[in-house]
Amino acid sequence: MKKIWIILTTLAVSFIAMASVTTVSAAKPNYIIATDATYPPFDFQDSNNQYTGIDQEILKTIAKREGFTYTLKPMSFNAATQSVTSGQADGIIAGMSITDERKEVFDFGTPYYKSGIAWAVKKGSNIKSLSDLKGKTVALKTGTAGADYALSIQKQYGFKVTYFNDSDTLYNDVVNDNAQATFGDLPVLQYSIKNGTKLKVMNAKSPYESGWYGFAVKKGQNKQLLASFNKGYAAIKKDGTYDKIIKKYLGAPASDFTGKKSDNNSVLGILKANNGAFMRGLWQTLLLTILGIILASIWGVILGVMGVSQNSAVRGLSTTLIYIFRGLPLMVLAFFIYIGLPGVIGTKIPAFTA
Ligand code: ASN
Repeated sequence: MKKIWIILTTLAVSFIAMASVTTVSAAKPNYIIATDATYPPFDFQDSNNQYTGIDQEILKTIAKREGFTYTLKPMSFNAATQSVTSGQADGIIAGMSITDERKEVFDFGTPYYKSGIAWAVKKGSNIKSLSDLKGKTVALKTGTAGADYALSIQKQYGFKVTYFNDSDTLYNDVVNDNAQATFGDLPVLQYSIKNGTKLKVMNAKSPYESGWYGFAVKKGQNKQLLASFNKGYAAIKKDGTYDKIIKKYLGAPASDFTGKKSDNNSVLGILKANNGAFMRGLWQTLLLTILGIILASIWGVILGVMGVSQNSAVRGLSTTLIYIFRGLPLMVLAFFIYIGLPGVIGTKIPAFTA
């Protein structure tokens, strides 16, 4: 019995040590900023796999001026907003429209770019008006203002909807005739069309719900970050840096900024283009596996020893624990720890620890 307690205490102490290491690193003045992985000209990877675009240059310039650092987390727009609301990320810059609904959950910085919602069809399509969408399929991007707008008129025009997480796949779905139209942000659609996507915007002169993009943090939190963003933004607006950034992306010949070349879609090409992320993922998986095997062995031995104990309470505890973990889908548990728990305890839990 004594030995079991020693092992249990050692285990508990090492977990606490691990947790405190995590807390210390989370307390560094380095913000985690979520962004949309593919949203040119605002957020996208250049040919060197570096994140670039209007949002990224604004953020980088402001961070330098205001003296903060950040770790960028590119993901789908929907995941990006969720990572901010769950406290996993501190802020989001992702061509994100400021809407009344979002203001309930986010605090927005100074609006930085005027946008609006447009609808588009495949070039040469015989769809001429919204009424022609009856019975047709409209491709939407999950969690976006464009999707919300389309849903608000769906009944009136009688179309079906299908969802995607990223803009590229979504546009391709329309180009490939799987869907007949899409609703999204006008500047993003126009940029994509300028770069060769075979779509046609139907209401370029009169976009719906026109409004502004804003940098956002979770409501009531990261006030310092928001204040720094606003201060830096005012400065780059004043000294002309902002105008330069906009001109660089929207005034330059389109072919200069097509982002990653999409002509290499082979498995090998995709692996090569994402080499860094792939190797990092592989390494993390390997580490997790080894650590998992070690910790699981220790834990298993403890439960096993407890299971043959003379004491029926200890035996019962072992059986109960085994049943609980056997019945729990571990992926759900990991998501719960990573996404759900930070909201309850108020501290970020890094993916690795989760
Ligand atoms: N413009 C979209 C929205 O505000 C965001 C995005 O797709 N990156 O909902």
